Amino acid sequence: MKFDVLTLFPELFNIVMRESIIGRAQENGIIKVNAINIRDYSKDKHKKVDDYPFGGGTGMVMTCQPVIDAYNDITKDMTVKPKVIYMSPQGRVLNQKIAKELSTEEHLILLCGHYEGIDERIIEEIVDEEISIGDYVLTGGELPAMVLIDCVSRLVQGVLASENSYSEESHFNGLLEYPQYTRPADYNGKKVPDILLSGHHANIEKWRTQQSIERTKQKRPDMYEVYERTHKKNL
Ligand code: 4GX
Repeated sequence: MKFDVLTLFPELFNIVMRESIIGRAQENGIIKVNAINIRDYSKDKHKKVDDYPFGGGTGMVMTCQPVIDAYNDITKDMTVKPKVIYMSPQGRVLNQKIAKELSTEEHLILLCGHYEGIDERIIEEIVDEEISIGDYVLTGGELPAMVLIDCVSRLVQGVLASENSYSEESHFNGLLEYPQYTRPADYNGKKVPDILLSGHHANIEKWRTQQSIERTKQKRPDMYEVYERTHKKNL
């Protein structure tokens, strides 16, 4: 899966997306994150990419020319145009279901805005969908784009070590994850629950499910309510 990112700060992506699991997925050729500097496409003699808002007001607005030229350049030889997502607090709020939907795309273009936003005509011309990563305001769309790339990429076949890595976890079945422990079995007198040392796999499974349900009820009553509603039907 390929992500083309239109941004004023391409170096952020080159640093962050080289590390860890996404870094390895890029080395293996499963994921490609290509950060494109919008400024490289500015036809202004000072490489300007923003201007004052018509009608007045504070801040600057990203101009049409460099963004749309960058988009036209990266899609010029494509018969099917990839979906373009603008990272914005005005979009659908990202969740695991949306991430799963997006992970079926072969190619996405992510547009990162700065300043007070982008000229509305860019959205009309090239943007297919706006996505938000949550109801708070950031200084730019770069962190949201990285969040989206991270959570979508890990759903792509081959990025995680095994199928189980994500099928059992939080938000997949609508429950939070059970607690995890590793060695030592006794850390300064704090012991790992006996059941996990018992070797009885069926009982361990049962205990973990109980823990997941109990934690969801305590920590995320909103998620628990949905879980209860969808599972009571099956009783
Ligand atoms: N989830 N931001 C976009 C520029 C902007 C300003 C005004 C539209 C209107 C964000 C978020 C987010 C900060 C990215 C402002 N765009 N993006 N940027 N929350 O806060 O995605």
